[in-house]
Amino acid sequence: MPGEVVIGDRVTVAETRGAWTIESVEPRGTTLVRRGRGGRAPKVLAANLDRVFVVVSLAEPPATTELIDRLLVLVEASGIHPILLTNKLDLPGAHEVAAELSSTYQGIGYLVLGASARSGEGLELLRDELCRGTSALIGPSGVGKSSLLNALDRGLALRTGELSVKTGTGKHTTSSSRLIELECGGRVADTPGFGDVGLWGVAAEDLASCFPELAALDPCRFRGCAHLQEPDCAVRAAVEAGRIRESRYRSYRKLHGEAAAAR
Ligand SMILES: Nc1nc2c(ncn2[C@@H]2O[C@H](COP(=O)(O)OP(=O)(O)O)[C@@H](O)[C@H]2O)c(=O)[nH]1
Ligand SMILES: [Mg+2]
Ligand SMILES: [Zn+2]
Repeated sequence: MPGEVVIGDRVTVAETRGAWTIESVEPRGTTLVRRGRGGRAPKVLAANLDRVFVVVSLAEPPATTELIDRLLVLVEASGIHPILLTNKLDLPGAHEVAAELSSTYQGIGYLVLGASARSGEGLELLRDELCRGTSALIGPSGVGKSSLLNALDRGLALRTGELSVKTGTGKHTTSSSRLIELECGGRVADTPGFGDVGLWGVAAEDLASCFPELAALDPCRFRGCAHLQEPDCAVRAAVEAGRIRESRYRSYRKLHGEAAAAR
């Protein structure tokens, strides 16, 4: 018998008198994994994803670079290079924030898309990425993930504007995963638990490999350098020389501190 089957798995099924059973699960390509904190086992959330979008809002309120870095790191920890999707371009000040974020994140190799589910701006570029293969959107609730999908595919009618409530008997509570089929041909993994990023632990020693511009300086002066206060650290030198953004290094230090404390 196969183990747990997750969204995106490719399986072989067999039918016996009208009942379908899963006989085997093909070896997985990519997996998006949420690591367990405090001794909990890691959990595979989805498999065989072609693209993962980190979705944040440009306004009301704009995403902090700390939140963005946290989300990017979680995806990088699964060995997937995410796309940064910034939404709500229609709101005042959003273009300025978008320009700033593009400069930071394109500079370190991320594709950065700006869009507005409301005005339709940027949706064509998003369509190019979402309408091929299987994608997942991760990000906090309220940034417009469902609205963006609705804007791309008028037939979907996903619910929007809902507060995420952990308990309660809300009739809309999504508890199971599914693949949303877009009319343009792409598939989007809709999996509860992509949003509550606080639960996704990454080990302190794996953290630098999840920051591409830090990983590029590896090995540092000596193996196992944590890039905190070690002498002659190439990462700290790059921060001082302005080749690594201070906001990124600040996020690294913060996440490193959390990871070390959670051990
Ligand atoms: N101004 C503006 N509001 C948006 C946009 N996209 C979504 N919203 C609003 O943001 C709220 C949350 O949207 P929703 O799609 O439910 O976010 P999700 O939780 O990430 O799926 C809703 O009130 C939407 O109407 C946008 O591009 N511009
Ligand atoms: Mg939603
Ligand atoms: Zn170092």
